[in-house]
Amino acid sequence: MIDSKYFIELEGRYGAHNYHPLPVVLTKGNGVKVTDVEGREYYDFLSAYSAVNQGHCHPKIVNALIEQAQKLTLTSRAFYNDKLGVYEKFITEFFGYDKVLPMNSGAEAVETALKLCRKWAYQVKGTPAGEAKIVVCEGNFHGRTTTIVSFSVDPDARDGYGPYTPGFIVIPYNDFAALEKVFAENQHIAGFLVEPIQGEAGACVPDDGYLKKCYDLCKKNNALFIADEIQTGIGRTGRLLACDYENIHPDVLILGKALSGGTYPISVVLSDDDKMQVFRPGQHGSTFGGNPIAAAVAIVSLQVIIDEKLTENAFRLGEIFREKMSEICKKHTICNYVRGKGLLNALIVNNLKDKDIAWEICLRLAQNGLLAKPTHTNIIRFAPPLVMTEAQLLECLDIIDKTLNSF
Ligand code: IF1
Repeated sequence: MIDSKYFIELEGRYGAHNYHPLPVVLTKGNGVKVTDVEGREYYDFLSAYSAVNQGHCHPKIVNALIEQAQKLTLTSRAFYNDKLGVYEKFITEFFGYDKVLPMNSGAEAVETALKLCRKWAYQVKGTPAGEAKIVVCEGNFHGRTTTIVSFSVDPDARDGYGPYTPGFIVIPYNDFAALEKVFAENQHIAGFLVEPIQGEAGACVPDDGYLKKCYDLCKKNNALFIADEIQTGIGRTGRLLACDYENIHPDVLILGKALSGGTYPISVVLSDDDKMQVFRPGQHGSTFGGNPIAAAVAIVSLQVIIDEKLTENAFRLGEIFREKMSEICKKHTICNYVRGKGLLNALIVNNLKDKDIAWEICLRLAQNGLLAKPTHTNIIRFAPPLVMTEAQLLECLDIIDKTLNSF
């Protein structure tokens, strides 16, 4: 019989076991809802880790994908095409930068930003070859390449993948004094790579002013402030960029995920001429980076964010969500507190008797029609598509409340 069990067994038999999904087999997505192979509907409260900000299968984005796919899908960068330059102009003006370097996955864009930062240090700042250091934070998640996991502090992400790439200094997140100390003790700090809100760590929001102080300190020390907004960007936190809350304009901005509304792998690095000019022909690239489909899809995906006022919606619904969730938390001993900004939130639960209570809560949420996933054994991320209505959000809050009542 072709049912959920059948598909789960297929993946178990033929797929690497590098994930542990919830036992839900999806076959359709539309807006804030997804449907499993048995026809059950769910509110999606993960949004594919903030890739589906515009809602599943947004018609305008899907149509842009289909239209371009029937015309020209890929030229490589060996030739020009009539889509890339138009996209580059659109996205650099959209975010206020001179130049963009288009890639595909988030990790590729992070790697690009690291290479940019190092090369800028050697060619522009005058750092001695091989001496550039980049500062990152504990609790970071920037992707899964060997260099990126070299500066992860998560054993699952990092262990067993050595030898590790050198040149990174790890400091506590949300600890400005720690960054000051690093600059005081190290000569060749080239940049500071930071998530404005740490997603994987469970929507960790730093103190007000932390990012601005770090940004100013980088400026003072001629080091690049590199913002990884792959998860927090494109309206998710209630501003176009999470950095907008502190009115800082990162020297290097990294975006991914919702650049395509979840329809296609698209990422970018944005920066200004004095940084981006370090890349000369043949010194970086990617077969699919900036391909015509990505170009067409990204323009429409960003336009949807503006036309449908999704950033404003995320801000308003986020306020409602955290306020109602705080009330719900007071009623349930297993709830500790909720945190986040816009529609990037997380519920911190109390681990009763060390059970993996977050997983159990997510299993029961699924039975009640809402999909969410723990980021850690005691943290559940709540991040619905930004197209959610207030009525749908209130219905989801009822589902969460009802589910917590069952513990
Ligand atoms: C997985 C986490 C989230 C990201 C930030 C770069 C990347 C990501 C801030 C890399 C990707 C995804 C990856 C996915 C699960 C998910 C995730 F749990 F892994 F950490 F969202 F929090 N910077 N995050 O969040 O982008 O190469 O994946 O396109 O690997 O399990 P990517």
